[in-house]
Amino acid sequence: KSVLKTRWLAHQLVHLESVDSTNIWAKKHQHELRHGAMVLAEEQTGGRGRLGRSWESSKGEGIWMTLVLEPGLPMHDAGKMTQLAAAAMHQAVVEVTGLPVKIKWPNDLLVDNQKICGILTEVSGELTRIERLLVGIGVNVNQQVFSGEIAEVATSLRIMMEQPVSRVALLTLFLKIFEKCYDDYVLHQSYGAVLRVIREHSMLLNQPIDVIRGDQRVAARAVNIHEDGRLEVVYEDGRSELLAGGEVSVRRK
Ligand code: BT5
Repeated sequence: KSVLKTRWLAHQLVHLESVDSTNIWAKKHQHELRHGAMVLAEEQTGGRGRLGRSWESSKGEGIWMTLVLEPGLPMHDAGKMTQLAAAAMHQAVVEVTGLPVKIKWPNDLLVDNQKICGILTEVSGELTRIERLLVGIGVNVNQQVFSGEIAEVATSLRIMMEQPVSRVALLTLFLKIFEKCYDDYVLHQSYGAVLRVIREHSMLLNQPIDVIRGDQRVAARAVNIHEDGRLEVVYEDGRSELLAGGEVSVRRK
């Protein structure tokens, strides 16, 4: 705890050796966890991505964590919090490693087109109000090799840097930046810095992309990331749409 540079974030810290998923653990233990709590695991045996996908979380090599937040915000702000986490992690990774990190809306960080970080935000509450937000973040830090299905899509900071990277340095810096961005937004309605990072380092903006619907791909262009976290796309017939989530990919020419 003494290494933390935060005023309130992660002051309640649960550090687990092994767990199925930090998000699932946080749900099961919701009554013991306060606003600002962090659940951190050395290993996840059933780490989860979006839409029931799995997230590989090898022992001692990554940052596998869930932040518990009660922002008291309207439900439609949930997407903004994912963007906020992505922007904060982007800044932290760049500051620690100097790597050229791209943000792939809505929830991935990539280096050289390979994924180093994914975010899974889960919300509980009524229809209109966020009661609780679980922001699950996975960062590949010190893996030396990936095998199987994700070998093609994943990389780690260590692989890109060709040397080990300090998980503690990255995590403490991330928490400090996240707390600042969160307080700026929740207490002072100031979201401009997050938007700037998200837009400046976006992998999709002004690119030809495919919007994926089931097994269909629809050609489009990403033209803006809105204040509320939605991605504005324009299709070839000129129609435009604001996407709140889901799958898009950069079109290969
Ligand atoms: C995500 O889903 O990117 C969200 C990942 C969130 C993980 C954190 S870890 C702490 C917390 N507890 C959890 O159980 N989860 C959160 P999505 O966009 O659906 O991407 C999932 C896809 O990424 C998979 O289908 C694989 O193709 C790929 N993948 C799996 N493990 C990976 C890894 N370690 N690194 C890079 N890509 C991976």
